[in-house]
Amino acid sequence: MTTLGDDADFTSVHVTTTPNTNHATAFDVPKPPPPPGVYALREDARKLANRVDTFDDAADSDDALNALHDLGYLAVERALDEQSVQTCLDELAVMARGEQDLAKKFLERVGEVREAVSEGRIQVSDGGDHEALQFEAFAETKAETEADALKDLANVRKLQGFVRHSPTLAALAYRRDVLELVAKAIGGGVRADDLQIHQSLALLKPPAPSGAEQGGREKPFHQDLAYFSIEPHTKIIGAWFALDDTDEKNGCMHFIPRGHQRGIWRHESIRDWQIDDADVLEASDGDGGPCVSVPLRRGGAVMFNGLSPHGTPPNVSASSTRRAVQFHYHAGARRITDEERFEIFGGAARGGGEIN
Ligand SMILES: O=C(O)CCC(=O)C(=O)O
Repeated sequence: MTTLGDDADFTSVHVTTTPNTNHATAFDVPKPPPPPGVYALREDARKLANRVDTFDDAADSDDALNALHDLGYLAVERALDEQSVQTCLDELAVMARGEQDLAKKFLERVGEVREAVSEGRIQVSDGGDHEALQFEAFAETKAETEADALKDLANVRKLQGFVRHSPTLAALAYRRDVLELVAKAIGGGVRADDLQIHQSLALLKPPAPSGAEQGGREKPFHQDLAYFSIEPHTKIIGAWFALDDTDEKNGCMHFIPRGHQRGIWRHESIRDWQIDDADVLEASDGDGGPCVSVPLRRGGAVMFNGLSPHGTPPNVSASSTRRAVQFHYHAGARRITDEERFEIFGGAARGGGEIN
C-alpha cells in the first residue's frame, strides 16, 4: 500500500496495472441507484441493535463488547457533545476551502496526488490516507470550476487524509475515550497507546438539490479491509461519527449483522468497489431484508469491525444533510500489494478495485 505522507516520493511509488483515475478527480461520476431490497431491514433488526449511551459505558460493558465481536458493530448514542460536533464541522469547512496555512497545505497535497494519479505515477485505489477532496457528481452541472463548487459546501462529497494537517481533527481522532474503546475492541492485549490511524475520511452526503431524486450518493456495501492494502485479517476498527441526525432517508449506516464472521466477501467494480448486490440480498432473513440500520442523533457514533459489511444508501432527503467523519485504527499491519488485495477480495476475473 502506498500511504502518501508528507515525505512521499511520487516518483518511486508503486504503479499497478489497474490505474484508477476517478478516485482522485475533483468531481465524482454519476452512479445508478441501488437495486431494490439491498437496504431493506431484517425482520429481527430491532433485536440486533447494539447500543450504549457513552464511550465509558461501552468500555465498561462486556455485553456491548461481546456483541460488537458477535454482530460486528456497536453504536454509542452520545459520543460527542454539541461543541465538539460544531468544531469538527467548522474545521472540515476550513480544510475544504484551504482557509488557513495548514489547510492550504492539505489542498496542495490534494492537487499533488491528483497530478501524480493522472500522470500514472501513482495509483490510489488503496484507501490509504492520501489527501483527497471530491465533489458530488451533481455539482459538476452547478459549478464550472472547483473554486465555484467550493463556494457551497453542499457540493462536497468527500475529504480524506486530513488528520496530519489538522490538529483539531487529530484531537478528535486521538480522544482518549475513543482510543480506550478501540483498544478494547481490538483486544489481544492492545493498548490505547499502541493504536495508529490508518485512514481519516469525511463523507458529507448533501441533500438532493432541487429537482433531483438524490443528493449525496450511495456508498454500496463493502468491507473496509477490501480498500486497505494491508493483510486482510488485520484487526482494524472504524469509528464513524454522525455530525447530523442520520436516518434511512438521508443515508445512515447499515450493516449485515455477523457478516464479518464469514471472513472475506468477494468485491467487484459495480457502482463502486463493492460486494455484489446479489450476495447482499442472499443474506436476507425470511421476508425481511439483509441488514440493520444504525440511525444516530448528531454526535452519535458507531464502531465497527474492518471486515463488517456495511453501506449507506443515497441521501434522498431534500433538506437534510448527512455529514460524518470517520477514523480507522489498528495496532500495526503488514502491507500487501494492491494486486494481492484485488486477488484476495475480488479474484483475478473480478478485480479492479475501482473506488470512489
Ligand atoms: O459515510 C458513509 O456514507 C459511508 C462510510 C463508509 O462506509 C466507508 O467509507 O467505509
